[in-house]
Amino acid sequence: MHDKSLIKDLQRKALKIRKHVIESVYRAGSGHPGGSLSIADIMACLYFHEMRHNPKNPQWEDRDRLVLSKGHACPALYAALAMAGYFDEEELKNLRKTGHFLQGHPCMKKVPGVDMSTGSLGQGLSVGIGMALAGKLDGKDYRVFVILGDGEIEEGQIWEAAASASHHCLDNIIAILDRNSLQIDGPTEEILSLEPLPWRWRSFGWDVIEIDGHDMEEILDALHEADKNKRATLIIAYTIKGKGVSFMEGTLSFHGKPPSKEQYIKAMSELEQAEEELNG
Ligand SMILES: Cc1ncc(C[n+]2csc(CCOP(=O)(O)OP(=O)(O)O)c2C)c(N)n1
Repeated sequence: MHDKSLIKDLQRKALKIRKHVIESVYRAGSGHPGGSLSIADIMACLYFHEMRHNPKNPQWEDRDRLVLSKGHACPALYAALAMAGYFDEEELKNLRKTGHFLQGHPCMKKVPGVDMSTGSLGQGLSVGIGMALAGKLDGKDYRVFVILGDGEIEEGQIWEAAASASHHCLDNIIAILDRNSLQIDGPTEEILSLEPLPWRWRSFGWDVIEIDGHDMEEILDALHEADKNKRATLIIAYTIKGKGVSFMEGTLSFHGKPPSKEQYIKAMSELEQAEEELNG
């Protein structure tokens, strides 16, 4: 059991991330709300509790690293980074705008706090493994978190990376799979089935933890357990694409489409209502 005030605080942070996602994608007129909303709770737990990082020193050598391998979900990453203090929250309003640094996929050279440029799916786990291996070679105790999409892991490179993590005995890498069961073209199980997922990853030498990816207690417990594991860990977080906005939940249409003005107003009022309920 975790402290109730911590859980509430993280839930508030996740709601704020969701509001920023809707606001920034709406203002941009493009972007990926569905897969950003599904990772909001995970992002809140990572940036506001679990990760060792310092917004005043984004390049701190001993920081935990985060690779958002499903880079299209960067509106959630940008929101978390801004809220943590890496840059001004006002900048979120300039998502995807020419002349500004928050582009449609994250760039490590432009955005403070972004550890890896991503967007071309399938590559982030390999990069994360490189970082984890480098940490071992350098005698560092930082951890590497990699957030994967379930459509993304239909790509072959992911499985080569999975094999190399166990080959190199990397206990400092924690991958989190956003198992929202939808990719861009439809349900993952119809496009290229992934199940039985836990079994597949275990057979590659990983420890696997399965959780509800919207339950703060479960996310925190899983991260804690993963930290203690002596092998690479995959947390399969069962989530809902579009979580938190009724008409986006579980739908394909908001994978890569902004809300209309009416939809934006409805989405924001739903999230504000959820905030009021949380604050009692
Ligand atoms: C190599 C590559 N191929 C195709 C795309 C286009 N693309 C963007 S998002 C996406 C679907 C990803 O599905 P999933 O990983 O399940 O993401 P989520 O549903 O969580 O948003 C695709 C195919 C891409 N970004 N990179």
